[in-house]
Amino acid sequence: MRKFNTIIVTGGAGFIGSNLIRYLFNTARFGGRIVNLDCLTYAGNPDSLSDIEAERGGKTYFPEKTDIRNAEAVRAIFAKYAPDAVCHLAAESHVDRSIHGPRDFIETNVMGTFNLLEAAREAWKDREDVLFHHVSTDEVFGSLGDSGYFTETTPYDPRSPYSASKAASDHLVMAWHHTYRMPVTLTNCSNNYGPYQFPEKLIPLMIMNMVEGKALPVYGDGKNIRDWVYVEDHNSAVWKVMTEGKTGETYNIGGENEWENLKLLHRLIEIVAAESNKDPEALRALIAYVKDRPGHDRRYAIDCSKLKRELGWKQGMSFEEGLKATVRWYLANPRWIARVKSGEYRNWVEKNYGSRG
Ligand code: NAD
Ligand code: TDX
Repeated sequence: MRKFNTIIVTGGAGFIGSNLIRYLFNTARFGGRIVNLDCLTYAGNPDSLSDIEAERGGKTYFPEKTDIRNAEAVRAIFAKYAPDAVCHLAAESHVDRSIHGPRDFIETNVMGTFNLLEAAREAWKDREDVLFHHVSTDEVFGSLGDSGYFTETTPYDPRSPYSASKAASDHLVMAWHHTYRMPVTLTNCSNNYGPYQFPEKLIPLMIMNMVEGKALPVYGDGKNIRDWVYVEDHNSAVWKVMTEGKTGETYNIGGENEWENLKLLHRLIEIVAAESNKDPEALRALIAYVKDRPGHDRRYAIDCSKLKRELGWKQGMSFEEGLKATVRWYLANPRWIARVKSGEYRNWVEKNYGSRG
């Protein structure tokens, strides 16, 4: 079992990253230091970690407002903290945004990953007691028809600017392992859901639109299929791979939980109606079929048997309970949502992080 003293988590102010940092400290009982390297784009919200900041800020938790596109700044963080692990999540993550503006995706996801790898290579030299873990997506494998699953040996076939940029970053990470012998691990995960997800992604967007009585936009015929995994299950898998996975290997992570978008939306409507005393018929009337996403991948489905078999990981959350917990969290946290949407948290960022990075 690998042990670390100081982990740089990139993108730790985002959805998965903030849940990961909370998971590492509170559930995995990680006793070392975590540096949260994040430049706080629209998707980065330090408010998501205010509990951790209050309890551990400056002691075992160190937020650093730093842009991975800036090679010098990244090197300075390595020099300052001498990490023995990186868990790399920082990325532009929304497919629709990548269609409208692909440049940021190439600069952050490809060049940013390159900058991190180079900073790690320079700092670590030939050390074997270190690890660069890359958090990636099942979207690198392309789109499935009615049958079949993505395995670790499925050929890469990315189709959106987002997935192409993630595929490129995966290849860079594996190349640094093969060429420079850097100890790396890599995970490809399916769609995450849970608390603190920016309300541009399907599940939080639909919950928020129901709360606000806005249209529920279904792309195309609504029959695209996604595999959904609870964010804490993703993070327990990432930690398992970081501590017990074989270096140079990739592992698929999934929920084994495929849903057509429209069916998922109907289930979500029932839960929101029950949890907030709304009329489900009135919510169903909000469904609006809109123009399809260009190049919309039809189906994602993950075979995660390698992770289960080799490392003994399993999902802990049923979809029913996970969806309920997620709906309850969004209903109970209007302040977080209002700040994310109004941009008020930006002022907080300036006030609290202005002098850093
Ligand atoms: P997110 O958009 O919620 O968060 C991304 C974070 O990265 C933000 O805090 C943002 O400020 C930060 N960031 C962006 N550009 C940066 C830059 N140039 N420098 C420093 N920080 C920067 O994303 P998420 O949903 O939490 O996804 C995290 C990672 O997991 C991504 O790499 C994504 O590709 C991967 N992933 C996501 C899912 C999913 O369903 N959300 C599934 C599989 C893999
Ligand atoms: O308004 C919407 N209406 C709609 O029908 C939105 C936002 C989405 N959709 C559909 C498109 C997809 O088929 O719902 C499905 C899920 O969409 P997203 O939440 O945008 O996720 P997806 O495109 O599947 O990508 C996600 O999973 C893999 C994450 O955003 C990625 O970061 C991750 O790598």
